[in-house]
Amino acid sequence: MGPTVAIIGAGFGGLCMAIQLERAGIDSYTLFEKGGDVGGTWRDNTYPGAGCDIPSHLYSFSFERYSSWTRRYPGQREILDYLEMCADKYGLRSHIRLHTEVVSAVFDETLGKWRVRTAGSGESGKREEHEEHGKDEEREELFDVVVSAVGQLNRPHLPEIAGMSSFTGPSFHSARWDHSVDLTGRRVAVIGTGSSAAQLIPPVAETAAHLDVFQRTPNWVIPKPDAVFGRAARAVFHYLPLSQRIYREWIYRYAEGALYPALAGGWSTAVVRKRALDHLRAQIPDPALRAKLTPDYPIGCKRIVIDSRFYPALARPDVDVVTEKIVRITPEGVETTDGLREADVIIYATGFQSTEFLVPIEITGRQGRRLHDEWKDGAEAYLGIAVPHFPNLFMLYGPNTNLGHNSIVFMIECQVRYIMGCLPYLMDRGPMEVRPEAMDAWRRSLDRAMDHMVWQAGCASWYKNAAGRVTNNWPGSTPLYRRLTRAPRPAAFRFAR
Ligand code: N01
Repeated sequence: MGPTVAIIGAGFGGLCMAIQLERAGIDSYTLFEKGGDVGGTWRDNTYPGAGCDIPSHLYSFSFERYSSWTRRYPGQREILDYLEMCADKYGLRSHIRLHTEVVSAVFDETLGKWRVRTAGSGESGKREEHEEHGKDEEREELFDVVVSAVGQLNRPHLPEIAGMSSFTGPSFHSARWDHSVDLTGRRVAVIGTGSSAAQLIPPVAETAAHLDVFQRTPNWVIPKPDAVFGRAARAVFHYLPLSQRIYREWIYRYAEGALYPALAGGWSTAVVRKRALDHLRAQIPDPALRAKLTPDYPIGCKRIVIDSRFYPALARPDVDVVTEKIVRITPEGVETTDGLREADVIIYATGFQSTEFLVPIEITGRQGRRLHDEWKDGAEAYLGIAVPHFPNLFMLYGPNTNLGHNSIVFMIECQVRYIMGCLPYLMDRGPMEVRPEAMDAWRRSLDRAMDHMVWQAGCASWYKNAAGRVTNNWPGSTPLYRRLTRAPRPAAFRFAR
């Protein structure tokens, strides 16, 4: 008999975990999903232009190659189709409970199990049962293992700007796009200029009568060399699977060999910086606008925007880049230090509450320790996966496992393999928790590696918490992370038996 496993979240991470459990013949797992379907961030972010700036053949599971990608950089719908296909193909849906939020998880020391409390309809993830909405109810169930797969960018961040609620027109966050609002012929304000804004601004500019883009800090932008995979290319990928492997490996090595050093103060920093400045010069002929869009901090400190349509949209005559500070939102629009800019619709492309890992789930480990208290100075976890005093709790895409240069799916696969490696130990020797000494050593090595990274330089970003600690990113290379997570080291853990 395998362990009972509660997986929280049915995005890339949760689905990967469930697939590997299935492949290992363990079907005693439940996947809790607060939304109405699988897909995580790719279900939530439906703004026009939403897509991935990591190539599709790398932004997918290594064990589930897909020859149907129609572009080099996939759109949101295509990624969602892929994830839905995975859920169907591996028979995960009967294990998924949709519209079901994990409210709390408390480790019961007597039983050596987690008491997982959920709220929601408990609706099955099977498509044919979607029509039937169950009643909202609270439940408590026991599990041997809890795997959190809630992601880092799942809770929208809305800024605190005076007067926001006074605005009389529609307003919404990029990750909660209101498709009932027609932007045709309207004056639109977009606040924020990160990756989400860069993707949604071009289609919005095409539809709206006028667009004001409120930029607080310019981003470094490099081109996105998108391409269509026609029938011939897809046939090659399909009939010659080796071609897909080679292509994927090539993208991976390029990201690792050329982009990673740019973030670590290595040889390619000047090359990537020049590429960004050339891109800016080529796409923005107006020197005044170019000056506004030129960052004054090192490249890579904030997430680099990878996009070829963003600058041309900003250069349109019906688009203004506003850099004056926003003072308040009024019923009519956005007021800056320069005056009022009227708007019919306001779009907040203002990012996510990225450093508040696992909020709002209440997790209580041994001796009544609350995870959010342990993390009051910033979230941290051994390998980004395990936390002392929280036996049999594992995290996917946890603290310090985000990347600025390569595919997160790679990191998730490393973490899932590691957790799968833990299962025989915890079945044999009882609940396992990482030793505080192992966590301390991990923290020290992380701090040392972080010293070389550009994220520490003088910029604010979603990688850092309010105290300026980088809680989100992995400072090493991805081959190093793969090596470190190859298999659990029993000496790093304390076992109940
Ligand atoms: O969010 P962000 P995002 N007043 O935090 C501004 C991933 N992603 O949703 O820089 C005015 O990057 C803020 O300004 P500043 C990707 O990893 C991936 O765009 O803080 N402005 C900034 O411009 C990405 O990095 C894809 O000064 C305010 C913006 O809002 C991550 O998601 C696609 C403000 C927020 O930018 C997040 O991107 C899209 C205020 N009070 C996203 N508060 C892929 O292709 C915030 N801002 C894989």
